[in-house]
Amino acid sequence: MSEYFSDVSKILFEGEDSKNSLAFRHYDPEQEVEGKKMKDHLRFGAAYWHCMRNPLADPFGPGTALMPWDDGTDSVENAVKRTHVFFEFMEKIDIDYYCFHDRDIAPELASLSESNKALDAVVDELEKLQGETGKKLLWGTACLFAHPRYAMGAGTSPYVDVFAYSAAQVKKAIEATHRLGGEGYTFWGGREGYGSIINTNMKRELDHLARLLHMAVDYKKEIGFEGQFYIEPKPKEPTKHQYDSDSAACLNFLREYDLLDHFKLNIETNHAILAGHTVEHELQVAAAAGALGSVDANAGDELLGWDTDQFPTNVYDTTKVMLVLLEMGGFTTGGLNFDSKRRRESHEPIDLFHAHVGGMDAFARGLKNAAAIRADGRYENFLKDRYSSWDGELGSKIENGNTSLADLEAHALSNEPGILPSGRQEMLENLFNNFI
Ligand code: XUL
Ligand code: CO
Repeated sequence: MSEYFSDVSKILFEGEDSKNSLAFRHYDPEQEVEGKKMKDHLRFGAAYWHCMRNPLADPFGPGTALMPWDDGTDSVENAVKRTHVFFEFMEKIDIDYYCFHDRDIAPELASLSESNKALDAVVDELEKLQGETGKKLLWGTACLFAHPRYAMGAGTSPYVDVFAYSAAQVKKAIEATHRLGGEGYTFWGGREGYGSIINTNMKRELDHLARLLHMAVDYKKEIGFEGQFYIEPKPKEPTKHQYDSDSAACLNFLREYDLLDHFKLNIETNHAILAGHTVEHELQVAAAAGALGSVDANAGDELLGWDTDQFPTNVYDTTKVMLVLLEMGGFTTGGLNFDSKRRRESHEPIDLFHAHVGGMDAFARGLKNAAAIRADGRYENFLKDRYSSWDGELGSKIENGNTSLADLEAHALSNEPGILPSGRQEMLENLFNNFI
C-alpha cells in the first residue's frame, strides 16, 4: 500500500507534558469519562469534502492546497485513489467515522447515469476499505448546491425538472449511504431559500421541499435503511435566507409538514453564529425537542460575518457543547464531524493532521471539563434551586395544566412576589472558569 502521508506516523496520546505537536495531549481514546470511553463519547468524524476536495480557494484567489496524489481530473481512477489517501489519513489521525457528499467521493459526469455509475464504482472501493479498516460512515448526503442547475434551489427550485433531478440524486445518495452502513443521512439545504423574495413563491417552495423529504422518508422505509435522517440548519450563505435558518425554524418546518418523527438536527457551530445564536443555544433548542442528532464541529471568527469553518480550538465552547451532550445522555447515531477547513495559508498535507489534532484535543478537554462540572454539582444544583418554587403545590398544578387565570389571580392577590434571589451570573461564570 502506498503511503501518501509518509512524514506522519499514527498520532498517539502522549499526555499533557508532551511537546510533540503531532500527539494528543488530552484525547486518550480508551480513557473512561463518566463510565464511557472518550472515543465513544466523541465519535469523531472526518469530512471528505474538506480533507480531500477543498482546494482552499477564496473569492480573491484560487486554491493553494497541495495534493500530490490528485491528478486533478474527473476520472473514476483518480476518485478511487483519493479514497485510499483518505483512509490512510483516518487511520493515522485515529478517527473512526467519516461523512461525504455524493459529488465529493465521485465525479459529476456528463449525464446522471454516468455520474451514478461512477458513484457505484467509488462506493465499491469505500465498502472494501471500510471492511479492511473498520472505519464507519457517520452520514452521507447529496450535493444539491454546487452545480449550476441548483442555482435557484433543488427541492425549492421554481423548475420541476430540477426538482426531479434533485430527487434522483437524493435517492442514489441514500442508496450509497445504505450500502455503506451509514448511521445517518443529512439534508443541508444550501440553496433552499432565496436571493430575493421579489421573485419567490415562498409557500410553494416550502411545500415542495416537504414533498421531497416525505418521498425520502418513504424511500428509506422501502429499502430498509435504518439510519437517522438529519436536517442541518444554516441561516444564509449562499442564500440570503435559507428556509432551515436555525434549530427553531427547522423544528417548526418539520412539525408543520408532519416530518418531526423522521428527522433530527445536525447542528453546526459556525451556522449557529451566523444565525445570531450561540451553539449551546442551538443545541439546547434541539435537545429540548428530543431532536439533537449530530454536530458539525467547527468555529467561526467573531470578527468576520461568514462561514469560515475553522477548526474548533476554543475550550470554553467545546466545554459548553459537551455539557449539553452529556446532559442529553450522549450521541446515539450522531457524532462530532469536523466540518472544518484549514486556512488558505495552511496548504501542506501535514496541516490536515495539525488541524484535526487541535480539534480532537479541544473536544477531549471539553469533555473532561464538562464531566468535572457535572461531578462537582454546584452548577446543576444552582439551576435546580433557582426553579425550586415550581416544585411546590402551585407550580405542579400549573405545570400539569390544572389552573386557570382566575386561580392564579386569587393566589396573586394574597401573595405579592417579594425581592427575588440574585441570578448570580458572574458567580456562575467564575465557577465555570474554575474548570477550564
Ligand atoms: C455548509 C455545510 C455543509 C453540510 C453538508 O455550510 O455545513 O457542508 O454540512 O452538506
Ligand atoms: Co456542515
